[in-house]
Amino acid sequence: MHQTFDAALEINLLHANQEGADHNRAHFDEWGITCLNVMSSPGAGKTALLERTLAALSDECKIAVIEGDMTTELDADRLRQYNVPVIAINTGRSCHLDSKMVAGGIHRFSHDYHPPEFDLVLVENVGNLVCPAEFEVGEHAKVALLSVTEGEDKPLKYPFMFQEADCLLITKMDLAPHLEVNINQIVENVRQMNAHVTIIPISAKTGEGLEDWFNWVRSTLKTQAEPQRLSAIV
Ligand SMILES: Nc1nc2c(ncn2[C@@H]2O[C@H](COP(=O)(O)OP(=O)(O)OP(=O)(O)O)[C@@H](O)[C@H]2O)c(=O)[nH]1
Ligand SMILES: [Mg+2]
Ligand SMILES: [Zn+2]
Ligand SMILES: [Zn+2]
Repeated sequence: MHQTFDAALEINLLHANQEGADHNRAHFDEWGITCLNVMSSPGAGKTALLERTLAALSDECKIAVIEGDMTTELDADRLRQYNVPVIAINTGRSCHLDSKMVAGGIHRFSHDYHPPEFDLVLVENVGNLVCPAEFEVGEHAKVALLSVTEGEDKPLKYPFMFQEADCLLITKMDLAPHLEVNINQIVENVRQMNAHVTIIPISAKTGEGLEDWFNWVRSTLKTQAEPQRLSAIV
C-alpha cells in the first residue's frame, strides 16, 4: 500500500505522476490510439467485461490490453486467449497502476508491435475503489465498475472514483433479482457525485447492456467524432 505522510509529499507524488500520464497520452495521441482506464473494487467484473469486449470488438478495431495486477498473470492469461497483445504489469506492493508503470508497458508494447496499427488500449487497473482514480496513467477516459453486490452506498463512501468516471457500469445485473438491492438508489447516489457520467447497467453473464457499452467504446475511438463529454474533459 502507498502511504501518505504529508500533503506536500502527496502533491509532489501526484504531480510527477501527472507528468508521466501526459507523456503516455502523447504516445497514444501520436499513434491514434484511444486509451480507457478500467477500474473497480476487486472482483466487480473488469476481466469478465474485457473478455466480452475483446470477443465482440476485436474484429472491427485493433485492441491491446495493459493488465495491472499486484501479482500473477491470471487475468492476463485469460485475455491472451482472445489473440490480442496483453502486456502484464505486476505492481508488487502497490495497490494501483501509476503512469511510470504504464510507461514501461507502453514502451514494451511499442517495441514488440507497431502501435499505429492499433485503435484501442484497454487498461485493467488493480482492483481497488480508492487510489486508481487518483493516479492517471495517460487514459482518454475512465471507466468505473460497481457490481450490484457491493451496496448502494459505495458512490457516497468512495466519491472520487465516481466523480472521476466518464462511464459507470453497474455490473452483475443478472444477480439483482436475488439480492435486496435498489438499482435506482445506486443510480441516484452516482448522480449525486457526478451528474454527467454515462451509466450503463450490464451483465457479462447474460449480455444485458453490453451493446450499449460497445457503442460507448466505439464513440471514444479517434476515428469517430469526438464525443462531447470527452472534449469537455481534455
Ligand atoms: N453473475 C455474474 N458474475 C460475474 C459477472 N461478471 C463477473 N462475474 C464473476 O465475478 C467474479 C470476478 O470477476 P472478474 O472479472 O475476475 O473481476 P475483476 O474485477 O477482474 O477482479 P480483479 O481483477 O481480481 O479485481 C468471477 O467469478 C466472475 O465470473 C456477471 O455479469 N454476472
Ligand atoms: Mg481482473
Ligand atoms: Zn494505491
Ligand atoms: Zn515514451
